[in-house]
Amino acid sequence: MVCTRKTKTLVSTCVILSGMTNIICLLYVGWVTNYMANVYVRVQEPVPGTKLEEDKGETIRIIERLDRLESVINQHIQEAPQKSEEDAAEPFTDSSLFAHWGQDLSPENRRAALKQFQYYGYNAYLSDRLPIDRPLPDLRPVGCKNLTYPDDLPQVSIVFIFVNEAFSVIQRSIYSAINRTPANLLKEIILVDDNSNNEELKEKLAQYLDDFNKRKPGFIKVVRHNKQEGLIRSRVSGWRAATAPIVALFDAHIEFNVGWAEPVLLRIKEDRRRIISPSFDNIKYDNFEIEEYPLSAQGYDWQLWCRYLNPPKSWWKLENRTAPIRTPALIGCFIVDRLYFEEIGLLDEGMDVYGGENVELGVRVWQCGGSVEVMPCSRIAHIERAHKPYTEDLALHVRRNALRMAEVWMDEFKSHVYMAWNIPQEDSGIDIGDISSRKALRKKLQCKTFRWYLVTVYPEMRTYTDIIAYGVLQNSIKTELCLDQGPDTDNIPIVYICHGMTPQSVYYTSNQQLHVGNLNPTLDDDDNRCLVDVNSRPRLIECNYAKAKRMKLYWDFNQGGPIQNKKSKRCLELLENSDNEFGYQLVLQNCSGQRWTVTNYHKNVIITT
Ligand SMILES: *[C@@H]1O[C@H](CO)[C@@H](O)[C@H](O)[C@H]1NC(C)=O
Ligand SMILES: *[C@@H]1O[C@H](CO)[C@@H](O)[C@H](O)[C@H]1NC(C)=O
Ligand SMILES: *[C@@H]1O[C@H](CO)[C@@H](O)[C@H](O)[C@H]1NC(C)=O
Ligand SMILES: [Mn+2]
Repeated sequence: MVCTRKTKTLVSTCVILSGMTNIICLLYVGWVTNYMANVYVRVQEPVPGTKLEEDKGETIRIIERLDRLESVINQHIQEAPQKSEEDAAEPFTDSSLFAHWGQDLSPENRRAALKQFQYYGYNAYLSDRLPIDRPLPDLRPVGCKNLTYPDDLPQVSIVFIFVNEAFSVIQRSIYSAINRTPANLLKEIILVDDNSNNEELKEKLAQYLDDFNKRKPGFIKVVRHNKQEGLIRSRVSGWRAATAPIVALFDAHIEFNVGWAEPVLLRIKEDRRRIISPSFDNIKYDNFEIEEYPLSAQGYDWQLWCRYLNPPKSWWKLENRTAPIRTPALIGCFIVDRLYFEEIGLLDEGMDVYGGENVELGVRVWQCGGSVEVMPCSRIAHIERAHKPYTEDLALHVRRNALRMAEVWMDEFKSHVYMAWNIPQEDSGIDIGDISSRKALRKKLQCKTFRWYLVTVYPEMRTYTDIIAYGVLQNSIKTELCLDQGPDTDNIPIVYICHGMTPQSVYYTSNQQLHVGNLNPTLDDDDNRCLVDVNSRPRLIECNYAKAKRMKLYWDFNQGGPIQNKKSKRCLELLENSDNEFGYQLVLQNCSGQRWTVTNYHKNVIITT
């Protein structure tokens, strides 16, 4: 689970980067660094007119976002290219593991720690040396301690899924579950091993369970997959083995905080159609310190990557930090009534490996009569790994899963998912598998429309109903170059080798604006940037600002034709310039007949609202 707050550009870029060549990764390092500098400067300016509480939350949020960006960057840019383990001759490399930890280790120990880090994606070397039952700071908001709960709460089965997890990390998850869940409420623990291949886990875990179950027979159960099924089907396997009325589905690299269970169990007892997520804090992957995260709802962008959201206004108005937070979707760990989960259709087991299932579940529950909430008084700390154990190209799975979700649940809004992934809406060439049973499920449950869901549950989501073309823009005189937003530190678009990642995404609207870069998914985000003719130079300016200032932001463009400003009549063209990296400069000049091609062009407006 890697979730972003507000700014998505970087993260989705980085995620996709993991599947790209190192060269492009490295080219982006500078941009990424600049980007962060840029964001940081903006943080300094107070935002007038927002309430104090929200303001404070926002500041924490942004600072935290910077931290998170940092770890994401480390993840994809530093770690991924450094795959060769024989690099271990050089244990003092700039691995992010040693940025805040381990300076005083001996070279041998560094080498050992680095090796484990590369395998697990977190500091397993340190984990092995920390107490299994360490205390956690109580990060619950004020008021949680004063709440009281009835004695007859339902019991819960806790499911931990894992693949190639460090044994000490699993142990700590188990101990925190046992120590911080009232004994009468915890029926059992179920471990789902998604075909791990680390030997340590096999023997040690078996021995450990033997010992444990001698004292408490059947309390810890194990489900082993004999081939890797991925996170989605692992959760369902765990659910199948569970017997308590409530099931909690978690990763095996978490630590429960005190009092996590009662608020959740009460909410579900009151209404079994509620699916609940705890609030997340971070366990830093390098030094295992707990980092407090602000209270958030859990949303997603149009590619269906998860992202944290500011809680809705209605929640702030309550001025009750312990009240449940309405959330459009889930990050991935959740607690659910066992039988309701089945009635509502479990998870989409036709999805592969990772990603999108959490969004699908959230949307499905809402559309089909249930609700989804984050409980502020229920907190868990979760290790955000520096890299994931599923080593294949995650983005491909997420994309496929997102399309399944879009086709079943999103009605006319599914176009947004295709646009966000920059794939054609007809004949995409992507095999999403059979979705007939999911469609039948939707029919059977008589679920509401996605439009209802957007209006009622996810009003923060921006919709784009007027986009007639999207993809990358290539120029006829040099087709390997694409229009690109350029460094985030300025507003000067450039041409760059085509790589198709978000900085090269363009969206041309029916009212003739040309958006460049990430299409911002929620209203919390900054505005999109539009191509504008500023004194005969191409610039990227926030669209609403440019419109308000009556700048030259409208362009004539048809597939395979020139891009010509409606007011200045100048054309967006390439000019040979040997000083430039790729031999060309992006200019506005008298139209010379250069032609542009965008990946996907629809004559008709996609949908209308
Ligand atoms: C919580 O309980 C304590 C002790 O009973 C009391 O002093 C405090 O005012 C209560 N706080 C709230 C927010 O109700
Ligand atoms: C705050 O929310 C909690 C949890 O829903 C509820 O039990 C409590 O009564 C609320 N407090 C106030 C003052 O409304
Ligand atoms: C561009 O076109 C305008 C109007 O046709 C003309 O006056 C001007 O000289 C041209 N500029 C260049 C640099 O060719
Ligand atoms: Mn996780």
